[in-house]
Amino acid sequence: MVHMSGEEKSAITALWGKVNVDDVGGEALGRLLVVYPWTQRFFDSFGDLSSASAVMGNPKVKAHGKKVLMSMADGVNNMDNLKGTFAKLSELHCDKLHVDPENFRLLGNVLVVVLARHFGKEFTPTVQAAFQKLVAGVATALAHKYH
Ligand code: HNI
Repeated sequence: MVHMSGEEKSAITALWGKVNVDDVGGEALGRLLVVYPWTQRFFDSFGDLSSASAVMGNPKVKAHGKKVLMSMADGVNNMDNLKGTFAKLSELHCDKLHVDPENFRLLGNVLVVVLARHFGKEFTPTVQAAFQKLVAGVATALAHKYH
């Protein structure tokens, strides 16, 4: 399990307070679907995913990306209890959605790329290190109930 220091936690909460959930969530999910096209199979009810621009402009991708990012915010607010925070969602993704947990790691890394784009120089190596720990912890927590 990941352990976050006080410095890492404050780096995360400081940056997270400036995240635009409308933009960042949709962009992260959209990029996941473009960069790792096999992840599209979970979203066949989302309509046109036929090109990168179709994916990035798809309103269902945007809406679902926002939902995922709001859920990530629960992780930010509960960094000491990621497993408990994501227990129900882990069951859902395993039992109902059958999402391979490797995809949680891919999404976490794509989110880091998107944050780097949005925040530029402010996304220092130290801030990145803190976020990489967070997304790894969230991915582990989401995979925890798999059997
Ligand atoms: Ni995920 C639904 C959170 C990664 C595929 N997902 C959700 C919901 C939340 C959520 C919240 C809505 C649950 C509900 O309706 O009760 N998902 C998260 C989080 C991560 C994540 C926090 C990672 C950080 N999900 C992924 C990944 C995939 C994925 C990587 C597939 C590649 N999720 C789904 C699918 C649904 C879903 C599919 C159902 C979508 C729908 O509404 O039909």
